[in-house]
Amino acid sequence: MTTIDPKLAQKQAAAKAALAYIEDGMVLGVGTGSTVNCLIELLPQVQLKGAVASSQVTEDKLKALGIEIYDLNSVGQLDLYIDGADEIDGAGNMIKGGGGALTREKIVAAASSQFVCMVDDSKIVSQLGKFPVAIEVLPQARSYVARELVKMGGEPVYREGFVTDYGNLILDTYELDVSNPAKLEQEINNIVGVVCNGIFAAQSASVMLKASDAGVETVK
Ligand code: ABF
Repeated sequence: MTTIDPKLAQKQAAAKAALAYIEDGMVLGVGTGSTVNCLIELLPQVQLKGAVASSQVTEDKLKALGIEIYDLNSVGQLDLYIDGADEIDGAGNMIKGGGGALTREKIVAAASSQFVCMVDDSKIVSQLGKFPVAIEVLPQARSYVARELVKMGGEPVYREGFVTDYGNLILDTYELDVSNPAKLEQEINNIVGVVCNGIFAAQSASVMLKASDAGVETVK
């Protein structure tokens, strides 16, 4: 049975708007997820030198289109990273990682001068935190990190049967107070055994492309 994504048209509109940020000859940082998949379908319309992928899934899709894949270590600073989000607030802080690719996404975002985030209207929130914060942990540290998250008021849930591209585990953590995203991002990173967390405040979006049924609004 095929399920129809009710936000597909908005995702496609946001992806189309994102094309305007891509310049000929660029090596583009490409995110992960269903919104990014709409962008990938459009990439044959632009003249990329190549791409740095934020996940194996994205890498496979880009390769299938004949787009050259670069290792991030071989290209230096990227001009542009385009990705989606699970939640985004008015300041461009995001929760990402529902797809489990948060670490690679954050690395490519950190190495990019501009982050263009494409979202449909279901992702826009006044305060982050309803969507669980995905936390990538080293396998041996899973229980320890979970106990530390409970002390912070969180309710971590082990994402069973899922292993990240780096061979690590994910704790989807509910009930955290994300009223200060930058502070919480750092506090979680300080727990020994945490590889990365899904709060993107240090790597917030420079440009938000917010799609609704009325069109796409650009917020900088
Ligand atoms: C990725 O895309 C993730 O960080 C985030 O979880 C997801 C959003 O996915 P979708 O576009 O499918 O809603 O970048």
